[in-house]
Amino acid sequence: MAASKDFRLFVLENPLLDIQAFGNEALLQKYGLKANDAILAEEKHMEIYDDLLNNYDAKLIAGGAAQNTARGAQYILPPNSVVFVGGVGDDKYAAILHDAVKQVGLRVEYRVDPKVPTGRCAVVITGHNRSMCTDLGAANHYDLEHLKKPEVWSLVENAEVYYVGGYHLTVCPPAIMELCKHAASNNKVFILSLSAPFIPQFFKDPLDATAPYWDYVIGNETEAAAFAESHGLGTTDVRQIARALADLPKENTKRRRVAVITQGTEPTIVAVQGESDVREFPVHPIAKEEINDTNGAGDAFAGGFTAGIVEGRPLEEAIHMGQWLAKLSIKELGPSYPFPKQTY
Ligand code: 26A
Repeated sequence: MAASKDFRLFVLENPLLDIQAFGNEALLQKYGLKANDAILAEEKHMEIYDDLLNNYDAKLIAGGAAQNTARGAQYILPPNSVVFVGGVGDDKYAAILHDAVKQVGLRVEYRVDPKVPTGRCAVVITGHNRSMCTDLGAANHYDLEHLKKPEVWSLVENAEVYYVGGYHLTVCPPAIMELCKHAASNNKVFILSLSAPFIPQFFKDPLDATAPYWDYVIGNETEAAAFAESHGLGTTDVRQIARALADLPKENTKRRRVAVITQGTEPTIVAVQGESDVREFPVHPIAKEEINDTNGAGDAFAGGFTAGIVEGRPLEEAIHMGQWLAKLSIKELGPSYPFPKQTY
């Protein structure tokens, strides 16, 4: 493959170390957590990380939603296809992240903060639910200065597809806007994940600033519902919300926006800007006994889908690739992919 075709996918978000354990109702109550949610940690949550490690046999697993997606896309794509940026500390948690990205050949260009520890995400699994509580740490210190460093910005200029996790809207909207504008003015592809209900709820303004730049917007049914509510769409119907997302005003009119909403085991909903038809794609069935946990399934879907977009595959095939990778990830512990590698 020609050198200029390396690193066609550029991904930005928060690299985190997941501290994941099987928990119970009492644990959720102790920290005031909902069974299925993703939140930013407050003072009252800070003990949960040690609690999980000391009392719940927690595992340390590479996480960070878009970093999981980047690992997933690189799992499918040819070597040297994906680069990920975000902020980490200089500690043993960052070393675990380095090992995990090396395993799939994902290139990372971390902003290393010597004073702040790598971010952690407590993941409490109860049944098929997962509750996540994130202490962003060094990930919260990512800045525009890092993105604009010549060695990083040259990767931005070289890339053809950008994937940003909406979670990064809590960290550095100016960096996201730089990628948005670069993509639109060069007719490149910009993909945004809604990430979690609290993003459209509490980060509405920075989210809305990115909306005109979305070529693809990916979310699940609860994120879609949160978007509809905070934007007064007056509907809870996922198909109608997908339609509304696809039809929002768009900066680069050379590409029609596509909205993709996953719904767990229910079909994936896809709306294309200006097309009256909203399409549904059933997920790949998975036997109950094959399910390990669903933490990271949505990230894996986005990874497979984005790999398809990078390869220029038809929309329905990209969806299929997303569902294929989600299924592989559900069989693993946490947001991981099987080795030896399976090929799509
Ligand atoms: C800013 N927040 C809250 C977050 C996250 C996050 N990744 C980035 N920023 N909160 C949870 N995650 C990640 O989501 C993955 C599962 O989808 C977790 O690290 C987990 O790997």
